[in-house]
Amino acid sequence: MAQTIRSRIEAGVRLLRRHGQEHLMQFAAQLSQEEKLRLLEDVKSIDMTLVNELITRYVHQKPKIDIPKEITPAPVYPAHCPPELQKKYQQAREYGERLIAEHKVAVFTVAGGMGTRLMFDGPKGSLPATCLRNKPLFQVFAEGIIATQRCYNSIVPWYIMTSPANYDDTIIFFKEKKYFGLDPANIVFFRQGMMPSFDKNGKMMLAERHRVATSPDGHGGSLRAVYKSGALADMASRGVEYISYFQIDNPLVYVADPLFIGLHALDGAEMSSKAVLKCDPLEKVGNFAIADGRTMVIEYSDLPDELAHQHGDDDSLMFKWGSIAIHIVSRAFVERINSRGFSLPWHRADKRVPYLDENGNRINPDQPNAIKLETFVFDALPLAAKSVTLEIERSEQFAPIKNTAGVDSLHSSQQLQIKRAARWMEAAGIKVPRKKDGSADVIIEISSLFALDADELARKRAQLRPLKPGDIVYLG
Ligand code: UD2
Repeated sequence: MAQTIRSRIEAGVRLLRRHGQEHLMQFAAQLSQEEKLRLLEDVKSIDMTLVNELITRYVHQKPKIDIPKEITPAPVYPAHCPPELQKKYQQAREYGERLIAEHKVAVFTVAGGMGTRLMFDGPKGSLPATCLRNKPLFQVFAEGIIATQRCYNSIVPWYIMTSPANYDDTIIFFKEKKYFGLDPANIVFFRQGMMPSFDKNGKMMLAERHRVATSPDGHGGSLRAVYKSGALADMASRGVEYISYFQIDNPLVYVADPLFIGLHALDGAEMSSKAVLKCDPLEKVGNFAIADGRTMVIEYSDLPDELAHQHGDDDSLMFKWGSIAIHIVSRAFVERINSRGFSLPWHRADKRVPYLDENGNRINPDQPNAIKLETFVFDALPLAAKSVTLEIERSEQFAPIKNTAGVDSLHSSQQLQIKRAARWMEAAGIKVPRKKDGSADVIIEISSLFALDADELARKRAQLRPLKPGDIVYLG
């Protein structure tokens, strides 16, 4: 055994030496058997051909993202249905409802993030997110799924992608919470891919004497991980055809929106997106555009300032539609791109990555010292033969929790959750007491188990009581 491990280490060193990365094995002689095996596993999982290409293209140089020369604004289905589209929207909604009822829709949440920006310890989905019951994000979505299943007498399986680092914690959390009332047989967890971190000279780094420093390969990796993990085959075996994809950070998301699903399916789209009107030209969301007849998203950091500020004939921003990372993806599309082999462009981020120096001391840098590479899911849009973009009202479906304070924080998200609940109450005919500044003078939390949307709340008008200033109301 010892002999085999020694020869495997020697083979590993030879392989790494060929690529100028043999320093990864520099502490091998000091490791226990178990640690040696762990290190060998890390090294084996690295695709050296890919890594070499990435080092040349993205580490040794800071690649400029090539924006196609001819880009035009993307057309969208408007949030407020114009008269000429009323029939289409109605048809789409009904079709979407039928697809859900026929068990053809699954929910897919990318939950690989560690909540580092939030300084939250644990998987981001376990973050308490609602204003009264402090329900974690996972519970908010679980209740949306339960309500959808009840509404359409259906099963909506839930696929959750975690990072390897938060996989166990996520599963433990679900077990502890009894899967929030969902049948565990209909929840599938899988791990996303990882990518080594590089120092500025293109050397991979060690996180520990026996561990290569790696980080999640971006949510773009979800399209490969869902295939490689067997989750896509699981969807096929259940008859799922459409995947409702969203990020872990947005408690206002509609987990399975019949209108969106229906428009995507009726138009024969392969990958579709929801869009919001950007609130300023440089807002930190991707920008929808059309190039070579295909829909694409240009990340905010890649859209040149002059294009971001350019105005169209109607005086509104030319690139006014922002991506909020909500998609419908056809299962067949994910299958097709994987079976043919596909690659998404890599995006470079210069980050602080703790590492071991040549003496084995752990260094916690205070400046970016490393390059991380990620792919983005929206970069798959141009691979789709057809794509639909649906405008949504931001205040209705988007209140992400990303930062500790200010914009996109827990506080701002909860304010938006209360605002939406108050709007739904008013639409149901309940007068909402307001403060001088116009904000609601009540705190209301509405679980999806009570109402999935404003229409359902209105149908439950008889169960709603009048509101007094200062009231605290939970509807669950
Ligand atoms: C993302 C979009 C941005 C806009 C915004 C809306 C990118 C690059 N930008 O910005 O255009 O749509 O969201 O909220 O996506 N995740 C993984 N694995 C990874 C990386 C991320 O699962 O390797 C998940 C993560 O858990 C989170 C989501 O992807 O749910 C978003 O990732 P982010 O926080 O890095 O993206 P952000 O907020 O900068």
